[in-house]
Amino acid sequence: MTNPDRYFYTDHPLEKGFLVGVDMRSTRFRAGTLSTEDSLEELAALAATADVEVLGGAIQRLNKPNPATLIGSGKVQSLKEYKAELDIEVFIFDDELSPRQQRGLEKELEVKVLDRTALILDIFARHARTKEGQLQVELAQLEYRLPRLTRLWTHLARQAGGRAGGAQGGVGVRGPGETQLEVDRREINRRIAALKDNLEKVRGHRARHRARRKQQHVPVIAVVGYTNAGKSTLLNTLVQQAGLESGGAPIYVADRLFATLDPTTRRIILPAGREVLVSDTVGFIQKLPTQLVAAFRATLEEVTEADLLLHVVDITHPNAAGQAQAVAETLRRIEATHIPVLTVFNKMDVFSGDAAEAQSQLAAYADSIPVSAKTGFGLPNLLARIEAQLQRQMVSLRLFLPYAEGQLVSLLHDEAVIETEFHDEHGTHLTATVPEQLASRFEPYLEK
Ligand SMILES: Nc1nc2c(ncn2[C@@H]2O[C@H](COP(=O)(O)OP(=O)(O)OP(=O)(O)O)[C@@H](O)[C@H]2O)c(=O)[nH]1
Ligand SMILES: [Mg+2]
Repeated sequence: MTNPDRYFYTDHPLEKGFLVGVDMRSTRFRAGTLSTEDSLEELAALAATADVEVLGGAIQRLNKPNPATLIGSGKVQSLKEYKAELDIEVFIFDDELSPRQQRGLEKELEVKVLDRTALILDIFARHARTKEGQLQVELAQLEYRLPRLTRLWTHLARQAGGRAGGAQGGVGVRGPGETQLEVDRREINRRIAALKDNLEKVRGHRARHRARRKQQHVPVIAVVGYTNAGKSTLLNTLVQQAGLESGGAPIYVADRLFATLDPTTRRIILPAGREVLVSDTVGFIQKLPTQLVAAFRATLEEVTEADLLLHVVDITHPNAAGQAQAVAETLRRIEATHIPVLTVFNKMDVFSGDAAEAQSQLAAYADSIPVSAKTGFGLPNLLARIEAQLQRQMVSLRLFLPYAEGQLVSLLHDEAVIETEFHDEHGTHLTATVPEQLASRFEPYLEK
């Protein structure tokens, strides 16, 4: 398959990789919302995005994880055989490995061993374009590496051993290695503190920006969804169909995971003329690493501070239900469950059935909106639904505004739906539906 986007990575030669999944019999040790097979398939897509040529994969059923190597020793032996046979350069585990397990496996297999988290961090590091994205990825990577630093120590120790008197030079080797480890650890901690400082500034900046937007009473809609669901495509098409003329450059779209990391916001006009902001941002995935969720706080606040979420589901994906569930779980993790959600079934142009079949496939989302971000199908309906939803998020008020408050009356004419209005000698009596976030401004003028 030729992929026009691959020119990005021509300087990264493909590494030969082998995937390993474990099927835990007990739910206590299970993570994620997909079956082990589907999760491994997703891992293969992640590996391909990171320029790994996947030559095979294996699944082991386990009662409980082996603390030393996660998988059992028999399975480790068979991985060794695959390695020799296929020239494997990297083993990628679908589940998070403890520092000890990673070390144990690398020692046994004598080759690089990664887990899903490290792979995702690697992809994020490659795709981060803005300063904010890069800071966040670096923070996540360092947080991930810090407890794994002893690995570095074994490498250093081996080097020192080579120089300073052979393999059994225990004491002499341990000394410098440990000192080095302490230095590394201190340095990493310093860097982490500096990154956190910088990111606090980014957060402050974003918060001030949002506060300004709030003052202008423009509702913010965040597009969320599983990676590759079509979020960026949807925003681009919305801008084409309903955007302001100065829409800005189209957002990068690609058939690969985590194409978008950094938030982009665009203005669009709803059918009745109201202006809203729509922002597209990083996609979610099952087993999303905790380090990433924590480090991406500044970016994710664009989601948690939104007035409405559009949850984009790729309805053609065989795991659409598991993916939607993973998104719901992530929204819980980032504490965004208080925000109303409209679910959008995307890629209807290549879905085999009609809207009713899509609905029956994901019955939990009975109220979803079928669209094709690619062809524009269903977007007028989506815009109408967004408008109705925002309308619902408005409050009904009965007001009396003295003539001196002419400004507030114009604000109502701009932002509210006015049901009745009449004037007397002192001012204006109105009943109006007002955006919730504006209601407090009118509190002094509520009519009993
Ligand atoms: N057939 C079809 N393909 C679509 C549609 N929407 C998006 N795609 C394709 O799906 C792939 C992913 O689209 P993106 O818009 O980059 O998806 P995303 O959700 O922004 O993905 P990330 O940023 O990587 O999380 C691209 O190849 C798009 O062309 C659609 O309505 N129909
Ligand atoms: Mg995107």
